[in-house]
Order: sequence, then C-alpha cells, then structure tokens
Amino acid sequence: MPTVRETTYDLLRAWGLTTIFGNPGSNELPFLDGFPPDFRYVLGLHEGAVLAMADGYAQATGRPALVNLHSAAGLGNAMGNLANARACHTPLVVTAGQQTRAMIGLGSVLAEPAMTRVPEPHVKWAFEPARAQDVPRVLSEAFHLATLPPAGPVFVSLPLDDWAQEVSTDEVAHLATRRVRAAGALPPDVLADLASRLRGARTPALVVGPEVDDECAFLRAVDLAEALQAPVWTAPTPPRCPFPTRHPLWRGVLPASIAGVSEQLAGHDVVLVLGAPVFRYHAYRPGPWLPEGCALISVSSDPGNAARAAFGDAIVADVADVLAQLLGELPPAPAAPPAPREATASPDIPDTPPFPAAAVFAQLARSLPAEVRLVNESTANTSQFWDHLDLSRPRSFFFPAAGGLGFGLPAAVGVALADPGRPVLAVLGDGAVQYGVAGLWTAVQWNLPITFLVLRNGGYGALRSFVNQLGVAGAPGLDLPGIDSVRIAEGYDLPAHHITSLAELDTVLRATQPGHGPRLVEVPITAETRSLG
Ligand code: TZD
Repeated sequence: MPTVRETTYDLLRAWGLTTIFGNPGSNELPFLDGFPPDFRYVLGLHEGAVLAMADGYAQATGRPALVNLHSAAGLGNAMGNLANARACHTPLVVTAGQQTRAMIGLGSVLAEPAMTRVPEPHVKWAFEPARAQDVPRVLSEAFHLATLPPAGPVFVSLPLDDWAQEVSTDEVAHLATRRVRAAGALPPDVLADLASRLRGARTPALVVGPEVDDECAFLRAVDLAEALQAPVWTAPTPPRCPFPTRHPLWRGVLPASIAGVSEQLAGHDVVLVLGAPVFRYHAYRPGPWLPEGCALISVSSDPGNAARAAFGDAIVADVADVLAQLLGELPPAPAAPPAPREATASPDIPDTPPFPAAAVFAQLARSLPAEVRLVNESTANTSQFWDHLDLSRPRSFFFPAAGGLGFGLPAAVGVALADPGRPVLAVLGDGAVQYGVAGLWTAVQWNLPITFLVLRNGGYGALRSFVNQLGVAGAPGLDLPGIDSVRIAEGYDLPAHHITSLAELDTVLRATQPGHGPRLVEVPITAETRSLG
C-alpha cells in the first residue's frame, strides 16, 4: 500500500499544487523526505514572508497555493499576512507540522494541542485529521474549501508521524479526479429585477472591487460601464485594480469614510457595487450612508459582505457571471470607443532629491513597460499613487487587503514567480521594507524580475497624517532615522543603489523587464501629510 506521503504528493500533483511555499522544521521534515523533482519548494526565511509570497502567487495566478509552516511558532509568525489573505479572499491551503501523535498531549516541544485554534479567526476552516489515513481526504476538503466562493485561506495541522503510515488506495483513489464547482449566475427573476433597476436609472454609477479583477470580469465591467455610460469608482482601500485607470469613465478611488463615499456619489440615483464590501472604511468621518435619493445594490460572492452591510440591497453571486448576464439584458454601448483619459499632469519640479511622491509616481507611469505588475506598500501617498497609475490589464496591482504591513515585499516575489514573463515593481515605504525584508533573499535565489523601489521619507508617513487627523500630539515612534535599504539589500547579495535623479529612475524602471534579475533602488522623497477620507 502507498504511504500517506506518496498519496499526498500524487494528489497535490493532480490539483496543480506543485509549488510549495514553506519554512521547515523537524515536524515538517518527514513530509519533505524524498521531495519529488517535479515539485518546487520556495523557501522563505520568515513565515510572514512565506505566507505573503504564497498570497501574491495565488492572487496573480488565480489558483490556490500551498503553504507549509513550522508548528505553532511558524504559524504564529504568519498571522499578520494571514489576515491580509483572508481580507483579500486569497485561496490558500496553509499547513503546519504537528508533533508525533503520541507526544501531542504531553506538553512536548513543538507540540500544540490547540493547533487549529492558532490561525483563528483568519481562516475559513481549520482541522487536524483524526487519523493518519484521513490526511489525503482532509487536504482534498481543504483544497476545495479554499477555492469555493468566497475563496480564502484554510488550515490543516499535520502530525509528523502520519506521513509514513500506509493508506488503502480504495480510500483515496477518487480524490484526484472529483470536481467541485460553485454555480453563481442569477436566477431569471433576480436578473430581470436588477436589469430593470439599471435600465430605469437616470444617473447610474458603478463601484468596482477586487472580485472584478480577473480575466473575465475586468473586461465585462468596462463593457457594462460603457453600455450604461456610467461613471465608475474603485471601492475604498483597494487591494486590487479592477478597472483600467485611464478609462474616461473611471473617476478614481472612493474615499475610505462614510461621509466621503456619500459626498462622492452625490447626484446618482442607482449605484451598483460589484465585487466589493459595502464599504471598507478606514478613517471615521460620520455622515449619511448614501446621498439623498440614491439606492444601492451590491453583488458579491461573499455572503458575509452581503449580510454585514449597513445599507443597500445585496445579491450573493459570481460577479463575472452576473456581468455577462447584465450585458445580455442592456442595449450595447455606443459604437465609438471612448478616448482614453489624459495622464494626470506631473508636477514641475527640479530634478534633485528629495522628490515629491507624485513626481516619482508620474515617472512610473511614463517609464514602466505595459505588462508590468505593481505591488504597493507605500502608505502615506496612496492618493497620488492612484492619480498617476496607468494600468489597463487585470491582475496587475496588489496591496495588503487588511492594511497589515509585511505583505508587499514578499508578495512581489510570489507575483513574479507566478509569471516571470510579467516583470514586477514593488513600491515600498522605508518602514514597510522591514516587515517583509526576508523576501529579498528569495527574490535573489530565484533571480526574479523585480525592482524594489523604496521611498525613503525617514518615517511612518501615514501615521504622521493620522496624528493630524486624530488631533494627537507628541506621539513617539514615528521617525525612522538611520535606515539604509541599499546596504540591507547588499547583505542579501541584491544589486542596489541610491537614486539621485528622475532620469536615473527612468533608466531603472525601463529596465524592469522579463529576464532581468532583481534589484533595489532607494529614492528620497519629501515627507507629506494627506487627508484620510
Ligand atoms: N504594523 C503592521 C503589521 N501593519 C501596520 N499597518 C502598522 C503596523 C501601522 N502602520 C500603518 O498602518 S502605516 C505605517 C504603519 C507603521 C507607516 C509605514 O511607513 P512606511 O510608509 O515608511 O512604510 P509611509 O508611506 O511613510 O507611510
């Protein structure tokens, strides 16, 4: 009879989970024993980085990724980025090695009797198989649960003595081929009602969120906006870019406050929210939920989004399917395609550091290749970032969905691993770098086409803005003197240098190409504060 380990690798192969993101310890070594040559093991030097690499990989491919962590300690290190993955509905099968079954209850080193409680509440489901022979079926359950809407991370605890046990082929043979699918289109009456509300709207508007950022929904959302001739906003605090940013109907990102959303949507009688929570606010600025005379309907695959919203109607369904259905019900768009929106004017500044962040972002729009993917974790300047961003393809932008730092740098590694044919630019605050710095090592080892662009403003810029907004005075811990990201990168054997002119930045950005290895550049920027919603 085959072992649990052999059976598991066969199943992982059948599911396409041949890339494993991990950081090993003694509990995990029996799983890694005789690691098959058609699998690849992506080592991260800290579990926060491991989790974010897998998250970036899964978001960029649109497929689940497998994570293997070391006991409760490794799992604990990954928690911040697990929260980001949960908020972004990333399908991840997260596993951790458990002690030998006979030792779990004895308080042994690396045993955690409450292992399945460690990742709560940031997983959809957590389980430790009751017997070794259940491991393959439990992993099958985990794989399907992670993928089914609303997608998200799940957790399986795997005792180390399970791998060598034998399992009957009869028990597990069917697991490799069974298909589990969700059907998400609208029934006719619900579709007719939604289409008639849109047809009857005088001034409709769309708000799009991360569920729209896939190969089908992205293009259909453009078609729907054009068919309705409706302005489009991106939902607040976006982890993805679900609409082309130079499209003439795109109006930008909604502010992340109750009053801010209501003010922006003034004048619209029907607002259709696609694939986003209603809404993910950040700063508390109270006001009416919606402007006078405005009705809101949201469509999301997440029942939690639908139930949680404080206002508006909601439909739980697949956004890409609903878009296709609506397009069949509405008159097509006027024939002539609209002219693209003009690039936001770049500030006229001398080419000497420190630069305003807006000047750096304007340079990105001018210099980056069209197929680039962007990961952003520079928090003080997000509104300028969106003003200048020029993205027209799906799965091109990634940001920590729960607001937890430590995602961006390693997520860029996972995004590049997903498709080295699309180069990656990671825009990182000088503070953010430190939360995920271990990812630099993996980028170097895999020679990935990533440019890490560190914006050095010498502090926690976003918090300086919050200090103003919250009326806080004298808060410690906001300045970061004495960090040189170039010298840190050099310690990882990563080519790195300080940028001293925008012309030099232009050269680096243009060289962000497939086949080009990783590098890090640090750009001094001016410290600015912003309004937060
Ligand atoms: N710790 C974690 C894991 N996530 C967080 N979001 C924070 C702390 C709090 N925080 C923010 O929300 S923004 C920020 C912190 C510390 C400042 C980040 O500084 P930076 O970028 O240099 O990366 P900016 O552009 O200067 O803000």
